[in-house]
Amino acid sequence: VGSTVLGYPRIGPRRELKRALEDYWAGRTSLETLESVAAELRASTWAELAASGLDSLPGNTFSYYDQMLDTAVMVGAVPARYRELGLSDVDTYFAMARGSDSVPPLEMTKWFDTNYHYLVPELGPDTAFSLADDKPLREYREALALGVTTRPVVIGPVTFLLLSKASQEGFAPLSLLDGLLDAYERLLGSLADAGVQWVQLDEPAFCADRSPVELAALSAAYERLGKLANRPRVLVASYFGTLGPALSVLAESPVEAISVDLVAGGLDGIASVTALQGKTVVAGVVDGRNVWRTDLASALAKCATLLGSADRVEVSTSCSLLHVPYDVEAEASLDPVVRPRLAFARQKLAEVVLLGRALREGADVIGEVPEVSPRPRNDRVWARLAALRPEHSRRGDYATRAKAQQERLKLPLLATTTIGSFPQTGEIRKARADFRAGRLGPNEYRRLMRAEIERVVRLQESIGLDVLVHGEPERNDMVQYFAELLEGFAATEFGWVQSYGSRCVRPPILFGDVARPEPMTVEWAAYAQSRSHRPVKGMLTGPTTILAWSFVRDDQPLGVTARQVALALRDEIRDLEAAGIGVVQVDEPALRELLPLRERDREEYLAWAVESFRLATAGAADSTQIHTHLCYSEFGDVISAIDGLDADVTTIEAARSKMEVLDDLRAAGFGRGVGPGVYDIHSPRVPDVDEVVELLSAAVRVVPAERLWVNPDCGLKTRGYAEVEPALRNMVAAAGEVRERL
Ligand code: THG
Ligand code: ZN
Repeated sequence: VGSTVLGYPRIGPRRELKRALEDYWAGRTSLETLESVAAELRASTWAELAASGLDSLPGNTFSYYDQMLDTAVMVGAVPARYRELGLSDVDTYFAMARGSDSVPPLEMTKWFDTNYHYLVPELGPDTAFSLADDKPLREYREALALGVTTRPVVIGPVTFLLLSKASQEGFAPLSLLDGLLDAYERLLGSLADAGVQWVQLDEPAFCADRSPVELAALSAAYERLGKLANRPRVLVASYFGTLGPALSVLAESPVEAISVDLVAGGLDGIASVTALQGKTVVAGVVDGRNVWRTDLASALAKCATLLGSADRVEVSTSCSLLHVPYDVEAEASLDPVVRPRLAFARQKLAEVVLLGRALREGADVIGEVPEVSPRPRNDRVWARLAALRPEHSRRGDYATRAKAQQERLKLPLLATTTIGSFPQTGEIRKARADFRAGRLGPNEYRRLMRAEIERVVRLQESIGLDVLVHGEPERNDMVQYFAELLEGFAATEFGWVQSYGSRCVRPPILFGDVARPEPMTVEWAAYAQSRSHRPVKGMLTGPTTILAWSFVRDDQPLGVTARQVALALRDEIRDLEAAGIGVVQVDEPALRELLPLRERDREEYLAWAVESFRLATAGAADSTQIHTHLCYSEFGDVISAIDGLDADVTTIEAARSKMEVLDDLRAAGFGRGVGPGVYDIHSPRVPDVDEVVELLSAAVRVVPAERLWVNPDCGLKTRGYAEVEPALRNMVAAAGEVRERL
């Protein structure tokens, strides 16, 4: 019996790494400064892990940007366009992560169903793997020199290939397995030579559905690595779900240990895998993805059950702690109802250690669990939920709505709009910060925000956009903003979680019944509408996205929580309508993100995700046009759910995929308004008129012009006006040209 965790946050308790990286990138500091901040962070992480009392500590959990990128560099998978820049190793690495003046970065995508994003390695027939970098070994030695023995954590070879993309069509990255295993063989040999006892190879890809060919690759990989004479003992880590058939594959391989996620998955089937008898099972019973204190008795019971099935049980987290903040103790002003329920990374270390002791010495060591006061209950919310009927989630038929909306809005063919946010200038951020800190009074704050809204409205009119937005200067983040105004959420001060590279989010904590004490967006939208005769779109974030980007209560099904959020949004839409707003956008960019990894769980998820959106929007009048916006994803898997949202207009990321999404939508029978993004806002490049004309000309062949909208790919808040203004002018000019020709 022992205790460990699968990984640890690395951005720093005060986001020290973020600052150091951004200073280095901006040329404000030297590489030496960045390296010394990084070394200090690693040292303090090791010291903290060692002091916690864990029996086995993860190593190589640090990264300058991303663990997939580290692995790509380690095995020499650096595409020629980055090598040819002639930069130093570290700057080549950052060029892959962030691009350079002449080359775009690697593609970035979601890490399974989390809000973390990894860089997607590009592999092709000419990829030649080698052991090009020894980061896992370097960090092992660095820790050892500080007196700390670690278990290097590396992405497993099969997951690495499955998450990579082919650099040319028709190529299968999995065909590179043999060459990749040569590199892993050398890695394991060099670790063994340095005295490393254990290595952790992460294979989370096997918590999703996998084909027989992929399972065979897993088997081949661990047969081969397992049989090496010169290697550390191997822990294959799985997380974010159950291993399913991959569990037997691993159990029958020569690896010494397997980790199972007992938070996302259950114990089902584990006992029947007799081949586990000779192995260590690392029991992920402490939730690595959420912030609640562990129910120690039930976690202990799971570990005890496993004792019968395995040679040895090690208590652990369900996944790396990368996905939770550092320390509850850092929070000075947390809601006292919430605080005693919380465990962040540091508190989870203590839970794992305590469970390890309890498993060895008996449940008594757990002692008295402090009482927590019951969650406050909002009876009004429950009464409303109980009174819901199917008709609350159904609008009238689309043809009738479309007619009523056209009579009201009188929009041209190929109507133009934006997704919602406009650039967040330094002055806007400063005004928000000053208001929060009390340096700016409410009246002065309102005056500054109104001035900004007025400016953005004037700009949009001068550009000639058809449906305007207020620009969202008052919002920090599209989820945090609403969480701060809704009952049932708590906010943290330092609860940052890495989203990608140096960028973090601070997810709100949804702990209680959700209710809306007062309107959240009406004042700003109504002010914008008062400044223009063109329609202004109200902007809301949908229930699924609010859940996906928060830490959510785990005492009731997500679908129930989603319905509570939906009711609050429904009331907001009613108030927007009453204030004269005729177009309301309810964003669901995270619809795809929460899609379960296993097919068998998807239907249930999509049912509540779609239902909660409809509950939020179906109170709207026929003449109110409901928009939604989706981004960050491949939509193939959720196309019919997008149709099910029943939005009048769906704006969707499409520029990077050259509008392929339109074919998918047509194939799914999608028959309402659609606005495929006509340019990529993630790059500073300004599209010229001709390229937008070309995209639109292709689009009108698939979507009738009355239903086709013209808009950028996503919100504009991360861009500057220097790009936004010419880009939107070109977009509007292109729409005009294509409209003329119709
Ligand atoms: N909000 C939330 N989650 C998200 C996004 C979001 N997940 C997916 C996607 N968008 C991730 N993208 C980003 C983009 C930028 C930043 C974070 C995630 C970012 N963060 C600031 C930083 O790290 O400096 C901090 C922001 C702040 O001060 O509040 O720039 O839009 N929830
Ligand atoms: Zn978007």
